[in-house]
Amino acid sequence: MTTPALLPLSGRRLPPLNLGASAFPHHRATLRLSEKFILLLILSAFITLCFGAFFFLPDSSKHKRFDLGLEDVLIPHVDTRLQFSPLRYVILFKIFHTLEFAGGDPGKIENKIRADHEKALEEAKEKLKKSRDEIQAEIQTEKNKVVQELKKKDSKPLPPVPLPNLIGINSGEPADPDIREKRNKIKEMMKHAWDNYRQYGWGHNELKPIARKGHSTNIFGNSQMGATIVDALDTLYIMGLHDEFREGQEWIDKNLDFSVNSEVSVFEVNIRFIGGLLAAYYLSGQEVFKIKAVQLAGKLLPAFNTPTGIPWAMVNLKSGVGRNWGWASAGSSILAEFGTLHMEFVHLSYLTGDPVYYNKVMHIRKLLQKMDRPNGLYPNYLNPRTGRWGQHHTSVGGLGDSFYEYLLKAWLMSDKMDTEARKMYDDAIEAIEKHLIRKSNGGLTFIGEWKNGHLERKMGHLTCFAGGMFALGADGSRDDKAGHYLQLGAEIAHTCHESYDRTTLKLGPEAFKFDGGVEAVAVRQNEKYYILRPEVIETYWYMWRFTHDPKYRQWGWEATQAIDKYCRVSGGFSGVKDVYSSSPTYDDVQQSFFLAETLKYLYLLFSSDDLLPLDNWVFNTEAHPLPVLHLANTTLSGNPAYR
Ligand code: DMJ
Repeated sequence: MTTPALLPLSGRRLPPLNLGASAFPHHRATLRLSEKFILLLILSAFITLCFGAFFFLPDSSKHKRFDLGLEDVLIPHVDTRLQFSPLRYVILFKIFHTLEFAGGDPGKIENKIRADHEKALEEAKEKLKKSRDEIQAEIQTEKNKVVQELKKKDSKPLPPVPLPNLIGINSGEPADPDIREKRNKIKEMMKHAWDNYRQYGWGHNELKPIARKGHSTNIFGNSQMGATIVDALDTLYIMGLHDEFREGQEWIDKNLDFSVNSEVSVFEVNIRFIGGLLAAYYLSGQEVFKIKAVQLAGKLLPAFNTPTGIPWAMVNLKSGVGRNWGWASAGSSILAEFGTLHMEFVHLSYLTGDPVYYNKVMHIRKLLQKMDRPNGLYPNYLNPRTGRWGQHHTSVGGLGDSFYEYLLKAWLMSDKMDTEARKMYDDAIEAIEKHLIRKSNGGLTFIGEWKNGHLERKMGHLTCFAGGMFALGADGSRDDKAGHYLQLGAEIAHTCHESYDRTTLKLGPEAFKFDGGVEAVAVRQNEKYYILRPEVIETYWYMWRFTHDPKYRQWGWEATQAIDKYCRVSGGFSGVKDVYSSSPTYDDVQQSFFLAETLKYLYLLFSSDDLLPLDNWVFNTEAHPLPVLHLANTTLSGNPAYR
């Protein structure tokens, strides 16, 4: 296609094109007719190319590599017919700009170029008259303007969406006075942990309760992002500690800033910060939490810029540069890290109407589905450059754990509509049962680890969460094996309780063996520590909700007393280095997950079931409750965000 208006069809002689003689006195650029003709030909070819590209290039919005078909259900406010294609926009803009510029009188073109040059020259002359300080001040003002603009853009209000059913977010007061008293004790422990963090570690990520100062680990980079505040918010809320909740909210509103030059763990930031902020938003309805969650998610997105779309483990929040942990199988990403984003990312798409988050996690899922799995098991390592598995190590504990948890929870969170996730969970659990779950000589069911074709008969404290997961997934299991999975959950709870009961402090070690006459006991010195982890108590709570067997409250109370006796110090709570020693030393860290998870699960264990009922809420892996998206029951068509 040609654009006749641009060709000298009439043979009209164009006046010589002067490219700003005053600016270039030695290069009087008077073009001859043949040169002008060539110039116009090039211009017309460019426009033809642009039109061709506009009509024949595929629309990038149709280039979604995968389509689960759940988008309409989970993100009802994304109208695919109206989806914006940046490529089309850029091409259109170029065409119109060129037409506007070249389609007019060449004399006008000449004048415009001259005027532009003169203006630039004037500005340069003005600048040269100014002192160095004046110029610097001007640069600073410009910089400030840009920062202000960016801030304004960042805090744009988000489109309203109908809130899901937020049932049972208060009270849960138990009728039994003895249970009430225990619950109050747990609340008091929360207050002790919070008050000391407030006093000695405020704004830091965590607290050193003995040194009485702030603490941080490399998962948060060198940032001071108040991890404990964000992680603790929802626990404070459900415990009715509203003044403390407001203090946290105020700090977040005024100080939580993600434009920091800090390299953080994508997984940890997702589960603790995004999960924590989203839960705080749903519970309290305070917009600030939603806005911060969305801002932070934007900072994590560059981590997905890898050849496969499997994210890096770490990302620099400022530069967006990502990389993997040096120790992870030849530069691999880790299953439990890139596989534990789904819940939060689906909620982000739901709340913003932007499918970008949903597409990222669905891409990961589809890629995993296409891969061969040795013995049906998912190895813990996957190379984000090649898309190949790293070392064949499979675990339901560290490095693998929450990937399986999120398959099940994706199904639950979608009101059981995401049957693809349920199938992946069922397949994975069947392979795990076949290859990793065994009974010890003493009759304890345990989950071992698969390392290059060999079963290591060792179970981690982290693995103990699986008891709760099996119970949670019992309903809806394949071949109606609900009874079987509930029983499996009970057996894992029992084994993990034994790992606590066989220690001096009645607190569980980091890892325990079932080998050479040893049962549920740590063997190596560096596996004897307890760092205030929640997984065993988490399983007690799920088992309690599904069975109401009083032994789970009994076991939970034993753990509460042990924590209060051996981990409590005047400056908060600390982990201990050896649970088999009667005079343990402290590790001097009050982990943020102690407030987010351990104390929350204990509190729920001693609350009535109407507090955060499991039909309406799904807990992320950091114990942050996110509502089930009962989209079928909401009045979507009436909401302006959808039109
Ligand atoms: C928590 O941060 C999360 O539960 C995570 O999934 C693994 N473990 C820690 C606490 O032990």
